[in-house]
Amino acid sequence: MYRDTPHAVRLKDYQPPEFLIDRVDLHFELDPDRTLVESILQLRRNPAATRGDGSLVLHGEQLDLEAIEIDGHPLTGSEFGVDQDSLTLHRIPDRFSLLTRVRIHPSLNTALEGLYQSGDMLCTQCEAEGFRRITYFLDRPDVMARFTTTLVADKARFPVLLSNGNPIEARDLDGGRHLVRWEDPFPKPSYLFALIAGDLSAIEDRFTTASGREVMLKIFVEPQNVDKCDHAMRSLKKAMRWDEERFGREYDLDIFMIVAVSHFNMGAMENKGLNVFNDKFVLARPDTATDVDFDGIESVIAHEYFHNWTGNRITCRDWFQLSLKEGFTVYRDQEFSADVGSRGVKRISDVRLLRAHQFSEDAGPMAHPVRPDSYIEINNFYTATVYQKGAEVVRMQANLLGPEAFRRATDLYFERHDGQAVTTEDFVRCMEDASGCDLTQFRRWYEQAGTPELTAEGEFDAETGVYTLSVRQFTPPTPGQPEKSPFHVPLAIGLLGADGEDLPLRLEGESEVPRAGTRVLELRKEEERFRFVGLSAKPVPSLLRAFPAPVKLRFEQSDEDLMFLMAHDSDGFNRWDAAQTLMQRLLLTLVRDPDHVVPDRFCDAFRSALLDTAGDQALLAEVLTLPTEGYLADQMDVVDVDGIHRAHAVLERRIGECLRADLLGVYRANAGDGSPYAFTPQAVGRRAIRNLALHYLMQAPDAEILGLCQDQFANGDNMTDVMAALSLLANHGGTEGKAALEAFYRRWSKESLVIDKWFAVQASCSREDALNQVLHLMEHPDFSLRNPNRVRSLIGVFCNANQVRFHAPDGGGYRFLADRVLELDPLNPQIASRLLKSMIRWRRFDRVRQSLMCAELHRILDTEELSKDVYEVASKALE
Ligand code: 0A1
Ligand code: ZN
Repeated sequence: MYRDTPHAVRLKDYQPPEFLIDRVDLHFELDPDRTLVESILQLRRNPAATRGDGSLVLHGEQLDLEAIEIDGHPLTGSEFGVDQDSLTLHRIPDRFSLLTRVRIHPSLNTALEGLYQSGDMLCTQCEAEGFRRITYFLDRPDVMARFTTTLVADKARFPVLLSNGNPIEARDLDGGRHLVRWEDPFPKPSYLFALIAGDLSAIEDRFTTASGREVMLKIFVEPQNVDKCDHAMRSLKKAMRWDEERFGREYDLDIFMIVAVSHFNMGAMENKGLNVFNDKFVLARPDTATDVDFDGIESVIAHEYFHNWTGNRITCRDWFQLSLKEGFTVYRDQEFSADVGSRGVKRISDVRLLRAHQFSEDAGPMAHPVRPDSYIEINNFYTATVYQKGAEVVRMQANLLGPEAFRRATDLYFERHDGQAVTTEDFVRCMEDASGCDLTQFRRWYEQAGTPELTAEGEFDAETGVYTLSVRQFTPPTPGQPEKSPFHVPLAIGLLGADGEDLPLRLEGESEVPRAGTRVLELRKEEERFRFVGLSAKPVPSLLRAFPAPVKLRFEQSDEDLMFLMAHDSDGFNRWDAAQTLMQRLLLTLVRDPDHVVPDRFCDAFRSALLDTAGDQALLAEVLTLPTEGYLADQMDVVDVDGIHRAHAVLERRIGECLRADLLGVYRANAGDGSPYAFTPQAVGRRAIRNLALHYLMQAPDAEILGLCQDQFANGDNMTDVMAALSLLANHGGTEGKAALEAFYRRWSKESLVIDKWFAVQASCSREDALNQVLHLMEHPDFSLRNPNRVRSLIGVFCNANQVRFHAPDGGGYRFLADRVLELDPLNPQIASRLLKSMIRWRRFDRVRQSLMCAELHRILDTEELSKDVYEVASKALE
């Protein structure tokens, strides 16, 4: 907690560590109230560092120091100094062994950083800077050491004791205690350290690597959850095989472990050989988890596993390089999901996410480059920019190099940098060295914040048969970066002929006629012109196919052309995007003019897409889903919260009414054949389109529709269908909604992750009394501010997914959020600051809302002893 203004850490101040740590021997006497940590570090001066003043500063926070020795000699008071966040050793030799003994208090640790208690177990979270809450250390990622960890605990209470690497010793001790020792042969930074102690059950499996090594796989959970691990284990084995095939990466230890914990600030953590997961991303049974949950588990399991190479074997030099591991690993998990599922649908959902979160981050007061150049609190920089835009930056390089050269480049990266802590610059250099491509200009994607805006114009000259496409780029200013240089932007485009087929794209001056299809152009200057020759009629352009770069596009295209693309584009992504643009146009017209009548041709286009059963149903469900209220808000200079909500409701109701018979037909045709739940792209697609049909039908339900929805709620054999129906009934309200919520709670009161859904569905309900309902739910015996999943499902969902009620013009939502932030900050600053981010784009709203939000931000900033996390967000929001 800070009284003084916290200072910023800057990339330009990076200095290599003065000392290196070769070996770490840790000994834990585990107890939730008072854990003893003895650490022996083998330190030596770093030959690559400049010499300082002869002292050494180690990180350490909230540690009670009990003993300290150098090379076996206890230190006297003048030989060291301790303050709030460090231990300074004066006059030290060039090579020495340091012993420290400290006490820590896991049961009091509500921040969930370092060693903490979750339910009956003890667990750790050390990224980014949590290890310093366990022992004194050089807690920075460029100090990589070999760890041995000895765990001692009461055997009845903590029969399972886990840490990184391989187990090398296990024995019983007196007094009912036992000891387990782990050794990790791979040097690693402290942020990848982990330990777990608990009464856990495990499911086990085996995996034989491509080179024939046998690996034991174990997933540890609380005993009541062992029947919910099969999907996670299947996902893990798929991910391991895929990484061998696609990236040539094998697993490297004899054992790989996953542990599910119920108190966790993020999704999961890639600790070497011992991944710790938010249980939301492990536990699934068809009756407790939705398709979205199954999908999330598959990709998060893969993400953490992939970190073993992109993050662990090769790690980050400093936290400014976070995207080196996160952007690359997200790219890898996206590609994995695309390969094992439906590529088109995956691309759409990734772009949806990028546009919803990253574009809005880039347009707000905390906009930062993929490689930030300063931070106050690093935990505030686990952002959509570092993760999602970082993945797009890797994707662009993969596309510019092509698959063979990209594979050569990643092979080179793994070989050149194995065992090192490196930078994004090292990554890009491998891309260049393996391919011969010049990525000098491309590097700006790491350095400049903001979303480039492309403006395209097309012109057809019927006499010469030339279609000229002019593209201009402009990137708006962001904090600290008033002016931008042009980016190197790959543009994948196609031209459609009157029959809807792709035309060959021949640029002026080319003699060969290329094959018809997509062509990647490269935009480097502020403005460029591309002239396509040999065309007999005006083509319909399909720009930015499969979304080749994280940019916004402005291109005047008629509704007719968009409908044509929606029906014919060979690129599934652009069929979806054309539909989104059409719907967005119509919705924004409805916002401006509430009397506007939804044209029949819109309903006709919607109907013909709905009834086209030839394609992928999951893709169809995406095409027919309206842009969210939040996304529409991002398209307006001044957000009209109520107008957007009204327009959205009007259009959904209109679709439900004018397509009633067709929607009912689709609903009935996709009832399934009675076979048990399967998580296959086909089955997921079928449920998606069926539940979307029910969604539109329920916007103005008669008794028949309501009956269908109630029946699906009561008799659905999987959580996807039950949850879809519950959400519709809750929004419908009345006795039906109330009864459904009560029944759901009674049925699932013992399943914490299902109860999170129960809280979330009520928090997202757009009924007028939503805030009161949320306040009431905060008093519910199952609500706790100490469980991040619960906080996110009630408070997070209300503030982020219930735009119309959160932004109520009386400011009640803002006051509610600020109160929760101040209440949470002393307990868990990471969660408090992430919640606060829902209010930082206050400048986009009308005067009244602006001043209400601004007042709440000031109230927060005026509070004494704010965490660095919340201070940084509140102060940047007001800058
Ligand atoms: N490296 C993890 C994410 C993570 C980051 C920070 C955490 O605590 C502050 C926890 C997890 C990942 O990318 O999955
Ligand atoms: Zn990650």
